[in-house]
Amino acid sequence: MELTNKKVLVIGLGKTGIATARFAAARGAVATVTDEKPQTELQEALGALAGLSLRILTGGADPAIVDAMDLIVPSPGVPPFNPILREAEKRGIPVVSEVELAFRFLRVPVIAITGTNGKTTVTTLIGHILEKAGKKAFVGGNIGSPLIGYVGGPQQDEWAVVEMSSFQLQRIETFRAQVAVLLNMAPDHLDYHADYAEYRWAKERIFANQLPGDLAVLNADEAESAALAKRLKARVVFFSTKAVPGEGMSLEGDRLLYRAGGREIETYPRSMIRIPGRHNVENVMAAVMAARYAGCTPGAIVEALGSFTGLAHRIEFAGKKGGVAFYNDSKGTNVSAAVRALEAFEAPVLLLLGGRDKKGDFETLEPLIRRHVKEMILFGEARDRIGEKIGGIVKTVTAATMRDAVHAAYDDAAPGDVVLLSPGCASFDEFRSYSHRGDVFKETVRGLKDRKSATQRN
Ligand code: UMA
Repeated sequence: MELTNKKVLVIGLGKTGIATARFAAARGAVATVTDEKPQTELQEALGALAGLSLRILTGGADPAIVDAMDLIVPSPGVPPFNPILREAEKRGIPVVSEVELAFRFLRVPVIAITGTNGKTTVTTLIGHILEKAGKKAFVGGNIGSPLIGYVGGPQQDEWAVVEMSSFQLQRIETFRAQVAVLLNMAPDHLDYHADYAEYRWAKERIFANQLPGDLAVLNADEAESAALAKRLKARVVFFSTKAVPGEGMSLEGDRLLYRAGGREIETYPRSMIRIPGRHNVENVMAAVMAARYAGCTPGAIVEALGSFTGLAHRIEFAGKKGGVAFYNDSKGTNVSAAVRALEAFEAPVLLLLGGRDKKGDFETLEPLIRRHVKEMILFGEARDRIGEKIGGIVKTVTAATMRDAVHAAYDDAAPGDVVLLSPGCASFDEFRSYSHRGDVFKETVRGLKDRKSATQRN
């Protein structure tokens, strides 16, 4: 695609818009960028674009501006009902997503990952396996580094591992992934998509331009994905924790088996997985199949999995002391995140809940607490309210600070137990942010003696 002297309108001045505007300007386009926010709220973006030959329209733009444009590139967060986009569609002005524009300039093959949950974990994990296998890879997309920023550079990698959102996928045209992964589907982003069908349609676009030699990775445990397989051009492999797919990976006891052409090809030990929960077994199986396709050996894959402890602050393994495993889910700042975190464990859990109260509905935790939790340690500002709601359904103690809560949990934990910080609350009563809280949690765990400590309880 030639951008020189093309009149390009970029909508949105977040990460994507800034990278797209820079790219368009570098390629000689006559670029305009617009954002609905006023200038006062866009200081960072304006700083990032300073000195470039661009027209910048803050506080929005008249939709009629599209008349003067050859191409419109909306940021992913710009909804389809945005008036500028509506006008462009009415007048037949081409609109492409940033990933589509980037793809036109991309020279390395793509592993693309989408799904409702787990896509950041799988994207990161694939990047980690490739790196451990000695393969250079760019890791980006919805995870935080726009693909357009990458194609402006030297592109010296063997693979581009790209997390894709439905927002990005719905406006692709030629974007092709040699490996495309659809992890799972559940209703989401219904404030943006017209309905679930449209959201699903956008996600399935990830397979749209695949060719017969490409790989499509699907979840065999979701009926809609199994039905989708019949319509795809690429070779389909499935993952399942419940059944044994003819082609793909399954969980059988403590082994992950990879089958192709009706034969068992490879076996991986489940124990190589350091990230907890059945959902993470699915994530790992999808990542392993993508990595195999990219030429990683089973040995390299097993080794890489052994050093993958997940993303920081998301059910992150924080160490083992005296046979007790500690997990940091400081990102779990609401009750539904605490539900997901608890669901990830089978072992008895000592659960750290608390922080700044967001008035979460802690009662929804009750069934899981009864099933999984040996003890609750309530801390911080919210400890009394949480105690009023669910205190006493299992052994409950309180602590003034999160550090005290860690010590209290360790005092009562037995070998084989899990101590989980999934606080269901904001961190600001004690910390600057959830990541600060998570870092202090990890530091406290590191400081625990291998014997039981005798910290005073509150
Ligand atoms: N804006 C307008 N007009 C509109 C809507 C927005 O001008 O009608 C402006 C806003 O004022 C703002 C800018 O657009 O200044 C923001 O654009 P954006 O929301 O697309 O944000 P970016 O910073 O470009 O980040 C986007 C992704 N955000 C969304 O999809 C909402 C980031 O994913 C992604 O990391 C980044 O591109 C790089 O690819 C975030 C996300 O929440 C993490 N994604 C969703 C998810 O994972 O569930 C899809």
